[in-house]
Amino acid sequence: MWKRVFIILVLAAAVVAIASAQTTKPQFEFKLYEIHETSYPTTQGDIEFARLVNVGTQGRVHITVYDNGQLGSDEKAIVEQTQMGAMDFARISLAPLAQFVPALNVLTLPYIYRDGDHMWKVLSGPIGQKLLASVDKANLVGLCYYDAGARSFYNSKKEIKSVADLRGMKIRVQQAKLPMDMVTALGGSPTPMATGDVYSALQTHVIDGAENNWPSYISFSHFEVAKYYTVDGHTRVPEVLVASKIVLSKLTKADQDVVMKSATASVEYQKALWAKSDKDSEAKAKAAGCIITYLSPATIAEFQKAVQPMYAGYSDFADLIAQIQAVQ
Ligand code: BDP
Repeated sequence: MWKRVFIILVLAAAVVAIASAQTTKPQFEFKLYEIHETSYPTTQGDIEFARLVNVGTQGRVHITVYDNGQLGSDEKAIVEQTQMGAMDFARISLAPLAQFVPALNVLTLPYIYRDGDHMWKVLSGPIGQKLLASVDKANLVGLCYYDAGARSFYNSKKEIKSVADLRGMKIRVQQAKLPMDMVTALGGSPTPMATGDVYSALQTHVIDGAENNWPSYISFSHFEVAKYYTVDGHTRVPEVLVASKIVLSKLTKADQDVVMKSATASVEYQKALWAKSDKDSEAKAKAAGCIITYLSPATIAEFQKAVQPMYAGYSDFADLIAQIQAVQ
């Protein structure tokens, strides 16, 4: 009798062990694209997102973050791969993404936000969330926004102290129409280029300058080959975490919810890391001997005036622009 009970107990334990092994072995192994190196705030946000998904799905979904542009350095091509389901998840800049969903462009108009707080009120409020959901039209699922601060111009030639100083300068921009129009409006000559090609283009003087936030200026080492940085803060281009719709639809509804919630839960974490990296990177640029030009409010107003005519090109979205500007 006791022998039989013992055998039953052993069998029951074995069944439990097999069942729990099944829940820890992932049913899905996914790839997440990221251009930045491991310590960069967006990469850390991706890693936190992947961890939360793994915990929330009890190990059913495992996401590996491929950072440092290991899977390519052209974000526009990555968006296309994600649309087709060849890439599972991607953290990309909103500028290349807006090429596929035009309304998103308004979020990247120069000087549309009063400051970073204004931008976050828009992004986390109904306007931002509706626009994020609208990437569905491009066969993607918008998961969340991450912070990318403000972008400013830098170059290898001279200090830019006014709009006039930009005249004729060859400036690399992201592969999107809006930043090209912006550089043209400021009198420069825009050169769209994939991120991975910018360092050598600066070094070989194929371009005179580029534009980006402090952390990218430092982490892509552009400060080594373009030492003049002007803090004009012309755009705030948020980062976006997207999933392939084809890929995400393979998960149960409950696991899809975990993915959405994990993305939202990783945002505050990324934002805190961003704030620190923004300050630290500015300090690093100073310590490296970069020539940093801070502009007076009157000069910033000149920049704002010069880009104002661009808004007319987005008249289809005039209501949306007015709503964004009205957010307090
Ligand atoms: C950085 C973004 C990155 C873009 C890059 C660019 O984080 O996703 O690839 O700008 O300018 O700020 O291409």
